[in-house]
Amino acid sequence: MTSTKSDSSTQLNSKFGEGAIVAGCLAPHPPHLVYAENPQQNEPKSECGWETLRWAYESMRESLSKIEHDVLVILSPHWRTYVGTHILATPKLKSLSVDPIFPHLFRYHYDINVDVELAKLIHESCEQKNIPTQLMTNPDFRVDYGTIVTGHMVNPSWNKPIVCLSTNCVSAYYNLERMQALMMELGDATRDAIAKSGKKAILLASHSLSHRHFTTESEIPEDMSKEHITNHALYLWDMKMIKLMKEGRTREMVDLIPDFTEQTIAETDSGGLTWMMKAMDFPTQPAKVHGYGTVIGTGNAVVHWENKI
Ligand code: 2X7
Ligand code: FE2
Repeated sequence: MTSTKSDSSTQLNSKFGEGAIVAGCLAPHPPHLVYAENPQQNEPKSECGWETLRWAYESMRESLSKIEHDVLVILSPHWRTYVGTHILATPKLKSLSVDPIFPHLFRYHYDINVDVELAKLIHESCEQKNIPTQLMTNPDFRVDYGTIVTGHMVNPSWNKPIVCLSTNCVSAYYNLERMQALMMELGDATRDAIAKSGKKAILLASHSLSHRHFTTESEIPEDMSKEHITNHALYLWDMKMIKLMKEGRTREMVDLIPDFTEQTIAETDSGGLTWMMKAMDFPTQPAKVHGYGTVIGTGNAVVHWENKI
């Protein structure tokens, strides 16, 4: 697939002192990471575990703390909608999130502030581009664990509002190429809305890389002697993608996403990485890769691209 550069009216850095995307992160959401951190919000308690990834998040938080920003915009593969992209637009959300597969690891009490103003601007921008979209205004809506794990690992104090975008299941209904095309449009719509908002935003693509996981769990979930990639072919794919990130070859990386996703059943089928790279107009500077590690066999990288304004 050939990717197109956005026109000058929608360039990433507005010349008019408007809002901007100041950074983008690949920020995976295995609930194991929150479990291993032992925050007071999470009921289950651990001894330790998945340190390489948790330290990678520590390092990324340190980098992001030096970048002035107002809001975090998250696209999660675990909020799956079947007609278009939904956008959370209720100012406060407070409840208990339980991971359906790992309820023994993740029962998290969340209390989240949403930037409804920006959510509405993204919605408007999508409508202008004829992207199917809807605002989610149910105050009792249960936020998915992907959003919460990524939100917690990037900003455990939750002192910034978030905007959450759903995964529209276009790759399942059509194919990965159609997903790529739609997520490029959503990337443009997100960038335009952020420029209009006057805010500085960090985008978070919440997903793992290769995603073949073990089907059984060790007796002690945090027993790291049992943790490794499921197979070498998946590892090679993950390294190929990370190499392209480190070399600033993000266009090539995005063009590879359909193949990569098919071969590794990656969560990139959600379109998060495609969306973020297009919104950032395909950064060419080397990404900062804070770390790579596996969780129950899946490959996960913690990565950020800074956009110096
Ligand atoms: O959702 C996930 C994931 N993406 C990766 C690993 C383990 C559990 O949940
Ligand atoms: Fe996931």
